[in-house]
Amino acid sequence: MRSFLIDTDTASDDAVAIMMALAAPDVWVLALTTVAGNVGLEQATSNALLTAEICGSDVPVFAGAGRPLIRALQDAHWFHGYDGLGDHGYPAPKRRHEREHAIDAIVRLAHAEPGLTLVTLGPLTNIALALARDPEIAAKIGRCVVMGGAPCEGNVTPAAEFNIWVDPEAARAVFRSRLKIEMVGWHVSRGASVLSDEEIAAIEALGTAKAHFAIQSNSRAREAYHTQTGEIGLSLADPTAMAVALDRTVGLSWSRHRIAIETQSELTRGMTVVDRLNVSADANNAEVWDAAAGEHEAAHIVWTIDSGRFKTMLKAALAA
Ligand SMILES: [Ca+2]
Repeated sequence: MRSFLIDTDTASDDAVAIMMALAAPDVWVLALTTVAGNVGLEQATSNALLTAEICGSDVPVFAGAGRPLIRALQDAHWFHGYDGLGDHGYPAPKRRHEREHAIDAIVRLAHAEPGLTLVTLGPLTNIALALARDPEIAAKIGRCVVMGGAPCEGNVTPAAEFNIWVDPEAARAVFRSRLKIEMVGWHVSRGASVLSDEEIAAIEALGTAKAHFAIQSNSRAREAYHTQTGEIGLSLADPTAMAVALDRTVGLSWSRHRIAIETQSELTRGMTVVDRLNVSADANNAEVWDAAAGEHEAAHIVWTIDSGRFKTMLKAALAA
């Protein structure tokens, strides 16, 4: 069994990603750790617990950071609804979150389960704080699959994707760490990865509680995505990252580059500046880059995914 730790600002697409992980037969989800992002921390934690409940899972849920490192939280209720789940009046979860803080849980589990896969579906605040608490965990974690970034175009500003934009200082700390990062940007959840109206109807026709919840809770996101991009259908960013975490071969084209996170400019705040031509390796540029970006490891970036396989995995997870 592979061990997963999922860090999430649980809104509607996080919920679907969590359902995929909990349904994977070869994956043991050690914990869900929550962070403020799409919604506030309390709501994210409640949504994580409710999602686990719908899956019949008693995975422990740990609450983490209630705001970005140095900025005020700007949530995404305009995209996911005020409750993050499309405002359908879902009941409160029956279970409560654990007493232990998410930061403590991340550090503890990284040591207890060396080689674990960390999947981040929200702002990187908890991960930055855990790395600050104990930098050794970077070497203990086998993979860190990050849903975040926009090497092409962003969804908050033209330069930036939400998870990175909300807490760019945390993202910078994480991308400068020795974590073995695999970045799944927002772009792979677009285009062919968008569920068409027919595909959405086919999922609803599965008739399971999970399928119903997955589609209904994303109703607001479906509308907002259309407003934002003109594309019709349901774009599920976090589930695409989860599909890559569950099966790396879902990512079709990968390359490895240094990535710097912009924190100073308001125009390009949270931009994932990808050294796609590896110009920083050139001695002429190294000094300039290092001064601006800091010395750090390269990350793996997935540029395209197998959208058909992603949808097959999604449907299988919601069918049971
Ligand atoms: Ca998320």
